[in-house]
Amino acid sequence: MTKQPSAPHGSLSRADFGADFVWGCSTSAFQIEGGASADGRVPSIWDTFCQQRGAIRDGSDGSVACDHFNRWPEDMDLGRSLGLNAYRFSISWPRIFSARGAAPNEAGLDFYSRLVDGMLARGLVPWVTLYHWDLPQYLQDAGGWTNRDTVAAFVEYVDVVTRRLGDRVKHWITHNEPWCTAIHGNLDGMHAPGLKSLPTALQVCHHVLLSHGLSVPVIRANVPGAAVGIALSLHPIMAASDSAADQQAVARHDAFRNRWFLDALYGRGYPVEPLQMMGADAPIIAPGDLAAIAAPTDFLGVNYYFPEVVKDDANAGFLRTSVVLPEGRERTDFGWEVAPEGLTALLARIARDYAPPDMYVTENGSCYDDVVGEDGSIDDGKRRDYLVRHLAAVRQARDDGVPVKGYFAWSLLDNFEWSEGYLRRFGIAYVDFVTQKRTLKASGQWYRAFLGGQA
Ligand code: IFM
Repeated sequence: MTKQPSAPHGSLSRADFGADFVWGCSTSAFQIEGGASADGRVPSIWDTFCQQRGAIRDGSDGSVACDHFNRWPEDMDLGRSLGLNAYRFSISWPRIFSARGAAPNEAGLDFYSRLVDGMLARGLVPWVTLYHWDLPQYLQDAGGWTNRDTVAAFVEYVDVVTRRLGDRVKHWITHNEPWCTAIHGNLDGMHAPGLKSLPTALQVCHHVLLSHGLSVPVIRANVPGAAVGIALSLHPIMAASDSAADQQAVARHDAFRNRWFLDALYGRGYPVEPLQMMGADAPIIAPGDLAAIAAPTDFLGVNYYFPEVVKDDANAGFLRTSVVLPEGRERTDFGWEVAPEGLTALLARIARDYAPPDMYVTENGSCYDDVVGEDGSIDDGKRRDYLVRHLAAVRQARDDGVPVKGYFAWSLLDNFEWSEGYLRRFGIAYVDFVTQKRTLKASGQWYRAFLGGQA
């Protein structure tokens, strides 16, 4: 018999969010699929990066991950049993095109077609992310996102995928967290391809946004009734002190962390101050690029984890700001500050400054070091509380009139957490990476009870 969740729902109920609210979980291809060379999939930059000594903290890779490639029916059953009405996942580009100019890989497309059918059969509305960081390695070999041809390759890939799945998939997210693609991948080297070059990172950032903008009309043309958006990692930015220097640091940091993306996507071009501070490292922007990036979208995906506290730092990067970790703040086991009120404030700020038609929290979740009890249960009370408090924060935003229409928990399953390998767990279901057994944690049991799912 399943143990009942110990936390009450408090004053929170599913009905508070309205009947049309989208309730989901998010995942991404490389983090869960495995099946690294199944059905003609070719290596991505992450397969290559995982081979570099020291790149992944536990020396692991994504070749098996959660074996979702084979176990997806079980995972979709789990989604249905939770009472979700949506599921967000990403498509692995290296499953769809094995080389530049090659014909699309039918076996790769078939996999996602079956997956989508499996979702629909279980009452889960598919939300597809087209790029969640797994660039085909052959494109990286030709310069990756610094090469403008990668933008063209992305648009062709989007065209093929949306033609194939667009009869059943109506919700499309072009990119997940372009800031991470650009900065972790190309400036701090924490992510694939592991480069450390400011001009490279900034050119990547621009081309990723351009590929978003150029894909929007393609998706609309191929998918009648499509809802198209992008998922950004956004953060409230606070000052480390009351000093004027730190207050100005907040403005500079915000101008790249948040406004660089939002201003461009909502038709204002790139903010002037960071562009000036980039100097000769600024990206090459061709005529028409900014207009393309500003293609109107239907929704904004907000990935929220934590606020950032910054100080003025003359020696730190082109922005001259550095992130500090003040003492005494509640943090997850990953060190990320727990600040649900930051989510309410962030959603309100975006609505006020950019007025997207709809917003969805496309990722939100927490990383704690789970302990498996003697009876096999995982009593992750802190993750459950994180979830409850962040849902209350979303409800508050809705009560304040912010058009937030859905929430996707990160993540359905423990998975490959990038450079941390399998050391960091974000799932509401525990994955034993030896047996591949999935066990719903207390947080997942709470979500299921809250949503009215069936054990
Ligand atoms: O696991 C990642 C995900 O791929 C992108 N957003 C943040 C998550 C937690 O780090």
